[in-house]
Order: sequence, then C-alpha cells, then structure tokens
Amino acid sequence: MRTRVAIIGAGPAGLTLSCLLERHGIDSVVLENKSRDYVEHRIRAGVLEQGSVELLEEAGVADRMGREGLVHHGIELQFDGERHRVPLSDLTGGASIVIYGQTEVVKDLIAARLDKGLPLLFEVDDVAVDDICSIQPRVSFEHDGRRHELECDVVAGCDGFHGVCRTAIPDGVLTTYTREYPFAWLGILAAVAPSSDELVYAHSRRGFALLSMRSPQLSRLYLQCRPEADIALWPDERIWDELDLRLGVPGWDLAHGPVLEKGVTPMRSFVAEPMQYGRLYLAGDAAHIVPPTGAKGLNLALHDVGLLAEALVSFFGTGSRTLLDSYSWRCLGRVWRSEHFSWWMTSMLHLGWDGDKYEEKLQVAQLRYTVASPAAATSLAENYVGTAKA
Ligand code: FAS
Ligand code: PHB
Repeated sequence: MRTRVAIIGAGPAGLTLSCLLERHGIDSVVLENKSRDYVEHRIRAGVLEQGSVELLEEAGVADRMGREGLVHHGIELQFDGERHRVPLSDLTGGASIVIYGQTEVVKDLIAARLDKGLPLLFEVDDVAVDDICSIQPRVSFEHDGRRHELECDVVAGCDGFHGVCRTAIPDGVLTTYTREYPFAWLGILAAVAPSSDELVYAHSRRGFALLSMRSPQLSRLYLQCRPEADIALWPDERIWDELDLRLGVPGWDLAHGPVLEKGVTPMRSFVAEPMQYGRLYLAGDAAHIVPPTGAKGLNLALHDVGLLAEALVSFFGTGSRTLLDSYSWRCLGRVWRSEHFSWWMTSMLHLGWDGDKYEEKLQVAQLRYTVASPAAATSLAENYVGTAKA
C-alpha cells in the first residue's frame, strides 16, 4: 500500500486532518485500532470554539452540526450560593461556542470519509512506525488476519495519549512536561432536559460540579471526585444527590432523569516537545493533554491539525518545507496558552481534599473578581472561546 500521508488514529484529530487533506487532493490512509462503533460512542468533549466550527466547515462536515449544535453566548460561574453569568460574546466582539458532542463530530467525519470510499481501516492491530527520519517512512499493521505495510511520505501521529507514535520517537529527543491532579471527574449522560440554558461551573464546599448538555433533551453533568473513585459505589441516586448539593442555589432545582452512561475520567496536564521528529508529526492528545475544566482538549486537537493540513498542502503543492519545519513551534504557543487556562480553571474551581480554608477563600476571591471585573471576565472569556493571544 502507498499513500501521501499515513494517519494513525481516527479520533477528531486524525479524521479532521484526513478530510482537510482530501479537500486539497492529498491522499491519506487512516488507521484506527478500535471498532467504528467504539469510536463513535466514546463520550468525551462537548464544547466547540468558533475556530473549531470554522475548521469543520472547511473540512465539509459541519452541516448536521449547523442544524443540531447549540450556539451559546455565555457561561455561568457559581460560588457561595450565587450564580453569575460571564457574557462570552459581549466580551469577545461576538465570538460564541457551539455545544455539539465529540461523538457527533466523529460520526460526521467518519461518514464523510466512508461516503467517498476513502481508506479508513478500523480494528487494525500492532501498528508500528518505522524509518520516520527517511524520506520514505513506513507503517506496518495487522488487519483482517494479515500483516500490511504502508509506504508514505509523512506520518501524522493522531493516536492519542496512549498511542504508539509519540513512543516511536527515540529517547532523548522529547522533553515532556506533566502535572497530575488529585481530582477526577465523574460524568453522567442523562435523558433529561438541561436545567440551565447555559453551562454552569460550580465551586462548592463539597467540590466542583459542572452542568452541561448535548441537546434540549440530553444533559451532561460532572462532579469532582477522587482519581481512584469506583463508579460501582456511585449509584444514580447518590450522583443526583451530590449534584443537587453542589449545583443547588435558592429558587432553582436540578431536574433528574434516567442516567444513560456514567464514568470516571482522570485528570492530567501533559505536553511533549517538539511535536515533530523527521517525517512524523504529532497532533492532539498524542502530543498534549489538558484537564477538561477549560473545554480545550478537542479544540486544541483541531487547531493542531488545521496547522498541519496547511503545512502539508504547502509541502505537497510547492515542495516548500517552511510550514512543516515550523509546525511544532506554531502549535506550541496555543498549546501552552490552553495548558495554562485549563490549569487555572481547574485550580480555581476544584477544592483540595485537605480542607485548606485559606485556599478555599483564595478560590472564592478569584471567582468574585472574575465576575466583577470586566478585565478579568474578558480574560476568561477570550480564553474560553479561543480568541486569546498565545
Ligand atoms: P483521541 O484520543 O480522541 O483519538 C485517538 C484515536 O487513536 C482513538 O480513536 C484511539 O482508539 C486511536 N489509537 C490509539 N492508539 C492507536 C494505535 N496504536 N493504532 C491505531 N489507532 C490508535 N476534552 C474536552 O474538551 N472536554 C471534555 O469534556 C473531555 N472529556 C474527555 C473524557 C475522556 C475520558 C478523555 C480520554 C478525554 C476527554 N477530553 C475532553 C479530551 C478529548 O476530547 C481529547 O482532547 C480529544 O479526543 C483529542 O482528540 P485526538 O487527539 O483525536 O485523540
Ligand atoms: C461537556 O459538555 O462534556 C463539557 C463542557 C465543558 C467542559 C468540559 C466538558 O469544560
């Protein structure tokens, strides 16, 4: 087999890259080790920055999102039993966010690829990346009981944090930066209309909670828990009780409903620099991870592949390597802006387990300043909608 670009991973990064390249007549092969059903139902992100929406429109996969996505112009910060709106669009010259589940983005991308009969292989095994410093890298893998070899000009490592591409880079090349948090998120998907028109990020003495949604009939809610939390010890009733306690404000009730899915997501910050080596280019979670508090993970992945697609179009179109050689540098500014914002939101909203009253007072002071000061609110808003200068 031979292609221009071998893309490892059919998550949002790999799939969006394949669609963008196809729009410019550049062929690629996408290799995914899970099944189509698995990747289409893996519940993850829900917030798309305006820039991400525009990129998906450029990739030609935004029609259903345009019909079904929920456009939001603000979020709510809650603390000390008060709820305050941050008017995102008013503070950023009209920028907005769209609530549209990552599962739906992935379904739209897969459908677009398969409808055109373009190569997207699911359930591949034992992927190996070789000769990444030559002008002819090779990707080998098992599929349908046979070993295959894919020759290519470039390998795009879009295989997430636990993939094989980052680890194909020799020891000593990468510098990694990491931060573990003593928190995780217990998330539920519930068949009940959201009890708020906009997202609610709630700081409380019992810990953080987030009210989000997927549609007018589907709620997505999270609560801060310990990393080792056992979901089996969280029956639906206990989850709803805890969400009531953390999100409740006078005169407002959280509607309950059937829980369709629940799970615990660990929280970490991670960056690998540089995001390229030889003819291998890393994008998305393969290169960096952020805690979900800032709703940046998916958006950062899409930003990476937008830059990578632009660089590959230039390389294959003109032979120029300028954009490819500066790919990592052009990504990392926004990566670190998102890392900082995600760490800042997480630190401001999540209560430590040690009951440190001083830290709790600092958090409330930061929250109160953020909603009271137009300058502070604007800083949060431009980071949240993705227009902050890196
Ligand atoms: P992905 O991990 O999505 O995709 C990588 C793909 O590569 C996967 O399909 C994987 O199966 C495949 N793969 C891995 N190894 C392979 C191999 N050896 N060969 C072939 N394929 C391989 N972000 C938010 O903004 N908000 C959230 O609420 C949020 N919640 C999250 C919850 C969880 C449990 C996780 C893990 C992440 C969450 N994220 C969230 C972040 C998430 O949305 C990621 O940022 C986003 O999926 C990144 O997309 P990709 O880089 O494409 O990586
Ligand atoms: C979600 O809807 O899944 C979501 C929204 C905002 C976040 C994280 C997750 O910060």
